[in-house]
Amino acid sequence: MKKTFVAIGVLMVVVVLGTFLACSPKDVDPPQISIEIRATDNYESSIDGNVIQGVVEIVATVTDNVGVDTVRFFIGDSIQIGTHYNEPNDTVNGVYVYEWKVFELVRDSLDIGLEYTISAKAWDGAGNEGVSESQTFVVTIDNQAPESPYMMDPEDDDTVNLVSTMLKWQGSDADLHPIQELVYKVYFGEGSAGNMDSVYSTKKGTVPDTGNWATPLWDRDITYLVPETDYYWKVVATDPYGQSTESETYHFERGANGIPDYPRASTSLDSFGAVIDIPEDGTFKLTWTSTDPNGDALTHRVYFASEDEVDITDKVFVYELGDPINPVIDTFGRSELAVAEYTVQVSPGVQYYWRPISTDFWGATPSFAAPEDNIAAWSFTVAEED
Ligand SMILES: [Ca+2]
Ligand SMILES: [Ca+2]
Ligand SMILES: [Ca+2]
Repeated sequence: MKKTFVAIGVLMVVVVLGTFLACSPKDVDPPQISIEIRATDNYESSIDGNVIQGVVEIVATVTDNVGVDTVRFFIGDSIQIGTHYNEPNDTVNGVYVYEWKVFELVRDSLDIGLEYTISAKAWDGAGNEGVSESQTFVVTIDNQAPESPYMMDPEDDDTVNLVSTMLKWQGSDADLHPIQELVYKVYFGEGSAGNMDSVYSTKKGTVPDTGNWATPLWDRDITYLVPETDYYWKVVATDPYGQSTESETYHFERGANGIPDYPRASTSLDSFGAVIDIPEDGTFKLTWTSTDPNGDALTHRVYFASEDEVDITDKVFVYELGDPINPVIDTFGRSELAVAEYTVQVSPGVQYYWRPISTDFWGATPSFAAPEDNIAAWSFTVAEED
């Protein structure tokens, strides 16, 4: 009897174990996963057949005989997009959703019309992998041409009284998702609107954004604005998709040339009677400041004479002091000083008369031919020797 009980006991253990194993077979069934794409209410989201733009959603529906552990989304064969999911993030519908910002794929014109193949994969707790069918989409964008550049400065038909000016404009583009870089091309010329050349090109990464170009950057021999001359300019804005919009053509004129101001001595030597100490080396540097209302480049003549060389009556006028001495040849080929200083020889106890005269790039100089415009010379005296 004992043996019989042992045999039955062993049998029962085998049956129970076998039943247990039969009720818990290893999970070998992968999750079933399918994807679809749907539009959102985000900016410019649209789906037209397989052509998509803006922000769309990839929706994965997943089932498994035991339970879903992980879901991931992919572009191409292996590039994972977004995070992984352990639970449906659309709890209402029990599905997994990846928000796909396809506009971020469309960064420049080369990206328009590119195809992207997407898929999703799901794993169950036993590591079985389910793969969805792939779907291929063409990413596009609704592109609008840039706005006509807003011309800021100088205003149309303005008169510019300076040797140079800065052209300023502002460009913008209605497409902001993503923000598009604009290329500005500046056209500039003198005389007539038909005489404009492309003088500058720049790329701006943010819009709206201002651009500028300074006329001294003009690539030609004389970059100065010429008095009483008309100038024309316009700006063409081009977005990354090659769509361009031109500004209006603006005009400005450089006004009549203004003559340089009368120079001022840098010391008190622009009055009569100043007395200076005897210089050790017998020389004295005359310095003066000079300005032009238009900012034109200036050259200078300096007139200088000792008391023995001039006929002093009531006043001494520069035109009586003779030609400039020791002229230098300036960069424009004129025999005038390019710097506002000049060194002279002086002797103790002697009074000297001097006066600088400045001339602008266009030859304008303060008049001293007419008596009412005469400029009194300045004077200084070197101290007597002890
Ligand atoms: Ca399974
Ligand atoms: Ca655009
Ligand atoms: Ca001037």
